[in-house]
Parts: sequence; structure tokens; C-alpha cells
Amino acid sequence: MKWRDCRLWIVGALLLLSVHGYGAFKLAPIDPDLMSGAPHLVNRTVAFTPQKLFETVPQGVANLRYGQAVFKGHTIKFIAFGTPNSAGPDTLIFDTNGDGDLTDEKRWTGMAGTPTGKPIALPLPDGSTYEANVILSAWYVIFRPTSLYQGTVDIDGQACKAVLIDLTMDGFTPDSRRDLLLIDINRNGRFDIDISSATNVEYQFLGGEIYLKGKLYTTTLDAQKPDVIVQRYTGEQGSIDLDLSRLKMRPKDFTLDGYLTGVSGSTSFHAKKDYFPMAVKGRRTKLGSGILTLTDEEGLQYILQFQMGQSLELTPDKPTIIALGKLNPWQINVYQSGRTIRVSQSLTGEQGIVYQRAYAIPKGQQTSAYGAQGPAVRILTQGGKELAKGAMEYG
Ligand SMILES: [Ca+2]
Ligand SMILES: [Ca+2]
Ligand SMILES: [Ca+2]
Repeated sequence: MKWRDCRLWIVGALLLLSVHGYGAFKLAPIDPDLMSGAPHLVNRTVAFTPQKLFETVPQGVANLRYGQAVFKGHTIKFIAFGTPNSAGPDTLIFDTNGDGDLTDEKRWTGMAGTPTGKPIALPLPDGSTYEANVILSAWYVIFRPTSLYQGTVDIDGQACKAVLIDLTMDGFTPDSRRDLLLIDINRNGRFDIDISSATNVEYQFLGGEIYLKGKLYTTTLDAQKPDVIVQRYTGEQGSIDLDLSRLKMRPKDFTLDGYLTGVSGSTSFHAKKDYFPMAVKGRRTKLGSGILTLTDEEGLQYILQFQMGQSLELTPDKPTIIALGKLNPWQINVYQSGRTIRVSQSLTGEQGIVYQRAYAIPKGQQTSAYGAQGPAVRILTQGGKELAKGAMEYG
């Protein structure tokens, strides 16, 4: 090896080391801009337990409740209570040192009736503190931590902001698939999780797969640091592609959103035209909640919502084609009540596809699955006489 190559190699190795070190997640105050699209995801709800968790409780209390939760790996029991005059529990006492005695603990008073929560700072056995805003009701307590594990993950050389949420309140373990991972994949400075939008792919359960530009990635947790590594999925996989030649319109552009169900549960995706053929894990898959958004030459948008009733076989060497618009001969059921005529909504097509809705988005309106304008309907006699007409309403 020439010295120049060697130098390049050393620089490369140093860069790799520094990128890896940069990735570790640190507990930091919640960035409100970053969480603005998903503020409720940090909420951790603890229901009260029917078991009596303490032998002795303060005298003269009313609306007594017992609870137990894990704070940064420490299981802590607590009580909530009010006075005989209060509407429900309004005070909390946590047995932070775990000795079963509540007289040596701080009383957190005035906790009820605050929709945004009242701050608490619990001293933990390891000397650290758990800080959260607390919302207290008669049935449960919501803990809203003020800090989260934040860091960056590297996806194909792009550093994306990410957050780990210990949803199960028991710390992070490598096999936990119930804690959340949020990644700002589109790097717009916030997590986009709105189900009705086309970008609901920025949160996943840890250890799950994520889609990026039609490729499949895995997320691996290093629980010690903690850190998350995102890598291309290299296991058994096939791909799917769309055949839109049966549709009446020739789309200039399209996106497909939905869920793919396979060997490891459901994975949501948002795929643009150039992401196809799109990788899919395993040998079989099923597409759920498909929303195909088509854009024509004039920029008008059309939505086709569908489900796949049967699963698709995947092969590693060539894409499995989903042919949309191949309808089976169909039977419609018409019901009349007063001036409203009901028509059965679902049309089935080849590959077990159930077509649920098809509609155009009026010019100037935002893409939305709600408030859709239904197609025009005319009901004719066998002789061609018009019996009724109107616009179809969904629901
Ligand atoms: Ca105690
Ligand atoms: Ca956990
Ligand atoms: Ca984002």
C-alpha cells in the first residue's frame, strides 16, 4: 500500500470512529420544536392498582389510590389521595427509598386538575432524579418526562435527529420492541407522525424495520450507551411494484402509503414513484390501509384507498406486481331510506384487492382522507329512465 492510500485509510478510519462516537444518545431537555408533531408520545400512563401496597397510610385521607411504576429502572410504589372535601385524589407520595414508609417522603400537593401537568422531581436510589410533569386523575397518573434520550442516527451517510422513548418505563433493553424510536427521516426539524398525513413513518417501535426511499433498514439498540444503529436490511426479502396501466388516468406522479404485514408484524411506509420496486421483508406480505395518491399533468390529485384481502408471495429476484384497477364483475346492493339511497361501498378486484374509496381532491384543497367528495351516482331503470341521482357520501 502506498503512503497516500494509507493516509486516506487512516483518515477514513478516524472519521468512522468519530461518527460512531457522535451517535450515542444523551438525556436532554425535550426540544419542543422537534416534538411539536408528537407531543403526546412522551406520555406514560400508569393505572392505579386494586392491591393495597402500603400497610400504613396518612390519617384522614379520602379517595385513596395505590400505584406502582418504574422510573429509570427503579420500581417505586406510591399513593394518591385527597381530602374528604376534594373531588378526587390531588396529592401524591412516592416511597422513593423503598422502605415501605411514607412518613419520610415528600408530599406532592395540588396535583389534580392541571391538563398540562405539575412538575415533580423524584430522588432515585442511585442518586439521580426523575423529572416529569404529572397529570393526576381518579383512575390513573400520567407522567410526562421533561427529558428524553436524544441523539442522531446515521442513515446512508445522513445524520438524522432521533429520540428514544422508554414507553415501558423499565429502561432500555436490547430485546425491547415496545419502546419507541422517533427519527426525523425527512430532516425537517420535527417528528411527523400524523396518521392522516403522507409522512407517518417517523416513529417506530425499537428493533423494527423502517423504510427509507423504498429500501428496508433495521434498527438495533445498543442498550449500554444507549445508541441506535440503522443499517440496510440484508436478510430474506423481495420487492413489490405497482402496475397502474388499468387505471383510467395516466398519472404523472404518485405516492403510496400503507402498512405491510409480514414476518415481523406491521411496518408503515410512505413511498414515492421512484422508490419502486420497494423492498419487503420475508417471503410473503399483505398490504393494509393502502392510500394511492395520483397526480395528473395539471396537478390535480386523485386518491384510491384499498386493502389487500390476500397475501402476496415475494421472490428475491423479481418484483411482485400489484395490479390496481383490475375489477371483478361486481354486484351492488342498493338500499333506500327516505331520500337517502345507500350503495354498498366495496368493490373487489384481482389479487383480493378491496377498493374502498376513489375520489378527486378539489383544486386548492389539501390532501386529506377525510371530507372526501364522493363520485356522482345515477340510478336508472332497465329502460334507461333516471330514478335518482346524487353524489355519493362515505360513511
Ligand atoms: Ca420511604
Ligand atoms: Ca423500556
Ligand atoms: Ca420530520
